[in-house]
Amino acid sequence: MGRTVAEKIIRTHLVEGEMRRGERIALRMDQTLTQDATGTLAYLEFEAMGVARVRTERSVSYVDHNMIQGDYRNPDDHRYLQDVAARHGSIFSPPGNGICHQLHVERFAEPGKTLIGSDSHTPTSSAVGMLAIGAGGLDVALAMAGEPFCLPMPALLGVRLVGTLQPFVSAKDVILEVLRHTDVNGGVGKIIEYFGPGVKNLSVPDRATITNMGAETGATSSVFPSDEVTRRWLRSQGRESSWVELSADDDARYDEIIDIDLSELEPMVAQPFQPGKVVRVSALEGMAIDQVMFGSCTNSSLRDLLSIGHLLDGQKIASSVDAGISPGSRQVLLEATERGALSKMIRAGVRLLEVSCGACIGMGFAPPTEGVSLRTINRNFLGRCGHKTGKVYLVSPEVAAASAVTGVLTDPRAFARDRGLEPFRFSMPETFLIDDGLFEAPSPEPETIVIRRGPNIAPLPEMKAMEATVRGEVLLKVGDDITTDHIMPAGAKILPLRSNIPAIAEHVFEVVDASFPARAKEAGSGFVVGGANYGQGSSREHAAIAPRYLGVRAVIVKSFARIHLANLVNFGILPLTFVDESDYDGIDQGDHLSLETEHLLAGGAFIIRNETKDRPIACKTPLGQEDLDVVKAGGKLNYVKERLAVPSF
Ligand code: MIC
Ligand code: SF4
Repeated sequence: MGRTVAEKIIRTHLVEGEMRRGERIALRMDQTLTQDATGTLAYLEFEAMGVARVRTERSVSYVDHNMIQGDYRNPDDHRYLQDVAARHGSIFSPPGNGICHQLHVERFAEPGKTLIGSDSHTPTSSAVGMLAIGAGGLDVALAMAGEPFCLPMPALLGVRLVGTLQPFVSAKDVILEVLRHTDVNGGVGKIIEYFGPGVKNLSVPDRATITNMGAETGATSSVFPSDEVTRRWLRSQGRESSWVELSADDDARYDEIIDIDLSELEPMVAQPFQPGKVVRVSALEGMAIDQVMFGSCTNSSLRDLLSIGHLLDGQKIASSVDAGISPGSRQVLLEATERGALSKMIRAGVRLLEVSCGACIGMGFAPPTEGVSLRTINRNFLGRCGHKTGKVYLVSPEVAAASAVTGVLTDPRAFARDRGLEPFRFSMPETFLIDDGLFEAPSPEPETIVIRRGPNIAPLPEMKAMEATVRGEVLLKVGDDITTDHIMPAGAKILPLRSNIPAIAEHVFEVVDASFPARAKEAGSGFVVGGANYGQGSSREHAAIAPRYLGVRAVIVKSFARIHLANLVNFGILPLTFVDESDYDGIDQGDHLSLETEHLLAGGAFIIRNETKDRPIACKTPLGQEDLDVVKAGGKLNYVKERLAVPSF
């Protein structure tokens, strides 16, 4: 039987297991990436494993998230990451070099290879036909230590593309259309693979926008074939030698297929507070806006900046709108400057923000109270832009640019028609302005590197093994689609605490119930109850470690998002689902529950007692035996430490 691109890459990296849907497989990881907001913990965990040098083909440590250096904390973290990379064998990308995903696609992504990254948008690199997967920091640290990455063999969701995008409709509209089909959980347990005659009409930056935001469907990864378009991209990045051709066989089998005719797509918009709340721009046209943010790892390629420059040429940003841009990388910024796109934006009145994630993660540039913010980013979760009343709408660079000028949500096709604008066409440069000067290679004399740790870098808290009886109160009951931005918010105030678990734990569930940390600490041990798709969004393992630190022992929900489920296991929180979902209604916040650990079985149902209501609740765990053993041991670090230890220098 024929194979898809993803299956071909999985087959060549399979270390354990059979490629049968849902069966546990272990994959060799060729490359890793980390970013500073998750990287400090990932490297602390790597250090705790006692492995002297990374055992991958390539590991890159990027600094792109925590860029507001309001005090010593973020710069201390950056310096720690610089030292630890030099000592342990990773390439270091300092602040100012660019956003990890944009840079990885430019400089390191390779067709046919595997990549695991401590950021949920790591699949961006799958735009060149690699299998790139987002994961928690501990799983990335293990991959750096040479361990394979384990996951259930995903199902394959094929997206057949035909046609060509019409002027002023772009790749963001494609992925928003996919999200209209899948919503925010339709990709869970699946790899999305793009095929069909329309694929060749999308450039690598277009593909990267699509694979990037595939994360919002819950998918494990989103993959494009490696074709002549890929080869052209690699050539213009001076890396043609890493090109291999990779496409699905004609008789490859997908578990389900979505058909999209690119020629028929229209500009789309995702409404607050979920990337799956997608409608056509025409449905909301004329809505007044307060802010426009261009950038993020979804839409800050050279192609996007040139398109924005094209629309803003000779225009003025509306006086009611505050507009800013964060270019995706130094290469993009230099190219956009050389080609005049930047000056078109600046003349129009756009603020130049830093080359970083920036406002995407609430690092400055928040909207006003109740403000409507149009952003080219990938997530619009409650509170993510800096506060709860801001309303973020996710759009393409073209919709953002046209609306910034008119001050209301605008269809860029009508905007261009009214102004007699020619369609924008992106021609790939023969060679980009390649300058790897800021990347730092690992030290040739690692034993001489002294790792500097600032006072904010606290040791990882110890996790105890699970008790025979787990007893406690339901500390919080929440609904469906709870994101890691609800559980462990980000933003300029909280992000500097990423390397200090006791300090960051004070903010757990802040946007839902600010009394949570105090109540959890007082109770000493407890449960969280939730609905479907619990933990969607980011890869931040802080959303597991910090609740665990506060005493959360188990989470009982209708279903889990993939990365958060793995993070719960890694830090010893027992993930449970209801056998009968209607039992969700029979538990209230404040109820006291108990469970006997000896009754826990992989795959089997067992009973938890609701002591307050004196009734049983049938639950099961989505885990296999090994993961269950990890939870019982108090987390993966305890579980694997012994097995991995090798003398460090
Ligand atoms: C995000 O976009 O939510 C982040 C910030 O990049 C996270 C990682 C983090 O929380 O540090 C992600 O996507 O995994
Ligand atoms: Fe950075 Fe935003 Fe991309 Fe996350 S989604 S990596 S915060 S740009």
